[in-house]
Amino acid sequence: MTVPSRVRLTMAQAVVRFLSQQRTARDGREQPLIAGVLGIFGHGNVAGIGEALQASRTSMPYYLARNEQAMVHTAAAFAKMRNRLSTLACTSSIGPGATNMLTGAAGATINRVPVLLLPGDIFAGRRPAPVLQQLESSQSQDVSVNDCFKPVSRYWDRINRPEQIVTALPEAMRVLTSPAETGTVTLALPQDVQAESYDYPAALFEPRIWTVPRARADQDRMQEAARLIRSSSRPMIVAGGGVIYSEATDALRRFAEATGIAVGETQAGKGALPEPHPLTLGGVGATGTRAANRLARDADLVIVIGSRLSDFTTASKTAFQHERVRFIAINVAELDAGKHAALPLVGDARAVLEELLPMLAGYHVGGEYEAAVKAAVADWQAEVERVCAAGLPATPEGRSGVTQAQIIGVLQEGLGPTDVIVCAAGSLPGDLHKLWRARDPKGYHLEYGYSCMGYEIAGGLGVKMAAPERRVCVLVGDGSYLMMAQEIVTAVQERLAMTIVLLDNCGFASIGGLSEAVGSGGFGTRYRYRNPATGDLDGDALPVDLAANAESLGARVWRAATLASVRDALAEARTEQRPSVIVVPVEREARVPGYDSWWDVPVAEVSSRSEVQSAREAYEVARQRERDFL
Ligand SMILES: Cc1ncc(C[n+]2csc(CCOP(=O)(O)OP(=O)(O)O)c2C)c(N)n1
Ligand SMILES: [Mg+2]
Repeated sequence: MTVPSRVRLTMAQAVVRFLSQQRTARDGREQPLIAGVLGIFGHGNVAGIGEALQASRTSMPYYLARNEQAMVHTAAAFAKMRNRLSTLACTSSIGPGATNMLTGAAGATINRVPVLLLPGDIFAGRRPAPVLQQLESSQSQDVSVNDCFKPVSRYWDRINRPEQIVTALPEAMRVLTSPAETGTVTLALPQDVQAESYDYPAALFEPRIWTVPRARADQDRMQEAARLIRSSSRPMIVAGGGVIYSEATDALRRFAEATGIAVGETQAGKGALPEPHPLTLGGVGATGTRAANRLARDADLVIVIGSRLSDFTTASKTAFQHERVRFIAINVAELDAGKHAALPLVGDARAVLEELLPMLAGYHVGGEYEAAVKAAVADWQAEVERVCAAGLPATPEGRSGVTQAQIIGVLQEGLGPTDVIVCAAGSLPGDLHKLWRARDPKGYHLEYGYSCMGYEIAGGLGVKMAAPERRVCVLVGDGSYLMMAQEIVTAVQERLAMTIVLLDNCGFASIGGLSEAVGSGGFGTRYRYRNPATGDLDGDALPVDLAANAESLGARVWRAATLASVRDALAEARTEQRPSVIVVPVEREARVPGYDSWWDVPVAEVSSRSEVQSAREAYEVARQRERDFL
């Protein structure tokens, strides 16, 4: 009997060495599963993972981030840009460094993108307990702040003995590379165990390729789907992020062209059928286009591909009003495939579309439907042009007159088809979902599962790291910028260029507008001095200089108050080798309208304010359109 060879390493060294050997493969194309490690060191990881990363820095690059939450956003954006086939790991210290990652962890899991988190943890040996930053529990010593990661992780483990990684690491990789299960994977690494050595089996460090499968759906269900499509008269496709992750965009185009079925897109799915295309209806749902929302309203069959069907996509279950509407859902995850009582086609978007199309030979939508789609698309194009052209008159009190929609129009002209726009929270995502024409499947990067303020710049960094050949343009509101701008410094450090367009409307246009809609008049959403006369935040503008702030972080900065100066800055920023920030004051109240849609935000049932009372009345009427799909 031969004795398997062993290698003596610390647990941390073994983790890093193992990660450097993992690759993914799909359609015969390979890439590293873990392309690098982002981190911030503290006493909980500097001697373990820190030492291991230093030793392995040629095989596993290390990037120093500025905030742990941000580094998880960076990793998630990287993974999203790489269609979930490659990601970055994140190492943190124990305590606050670890819990700072919670928000990013939730975001990645909700968006179904893989990230690997390696928070340090308190001593497994417990001898010096309680250590600095330790959460103590009177019930159990088997609890640390890292237990908070359990609900937001798809796989969670704590490595209390060095040999546990021999089974934990392969399981972690399985989840990261599973199209149905992927999300945040957390391996909590106690500080003492990281530094402990063990004779690991050498086989653990052999190169491994994780094949990402293209699962095929059940044949009986496929037949049933073909029957449903053939008997529909007003079908519609809702394309989600799964279409893009599966690289099914060509298959979708062939499917749509052969059948004549028009395509609405979710936030994650925008670009699934790149524009211009006569069957692209644009965004669907609460922030959808008039074209998509009218088609959705009357659809008798909705073919959902790779979507979670969130309330934004379904307009809180009011988007589909046909009395007998049915759903077919193509999805790798059973959870999603079964939503809305859909006929579930559990499988990979591309594989299923390719198999379904021949089963529909000879089928095509009718002439009336075609004419309706054509008219809706033309009507919508005209509306986009109208909205993007409409400015407001500038006033002597310093109003810029520039609207957010105009800036979107300028960016649409100024950016190339394969440039990537990145956004996450505020009023921009909705406006972009309506107005942006995505000309490339990877050109529209919206984090709208968690819509996390602060994702934008950190995410832009991840996109740039994943696709250095592309120009990255981050769109960010002043609120989001103030929450998390510090990764500009990381971009400076790594000499990564990106153009950040910062739209300053002195607070929250989005939630301010929502507050107006629920009868609260924008209460508490303005970045203005507290006014002694009213006691509210409706005093003078604050003396905050966001441009100076960005400049101080090392970015090249333009203050652009007119459309012409935004155009010029955009052109100049194209050749910059470092992060660029174009600060544009925009009108808070110049909002892009909603188009035949709604979002369920419950209004106070009792209130002394008459505005709230009437908003409640309108809410109760609107809610009646909400449907159960059983
Ligand atoms: C981390 C986080 N906190 C709070 C929210 C709720 N929220 C959504 S949009 C928004 C305001 C965003 O302000 P800004 O970035 O200036 O964009 P604007 O609304 O002005 O377009 C808030 C507070 C959120 N999405 N994320
Ligand atoms: Mg704002």
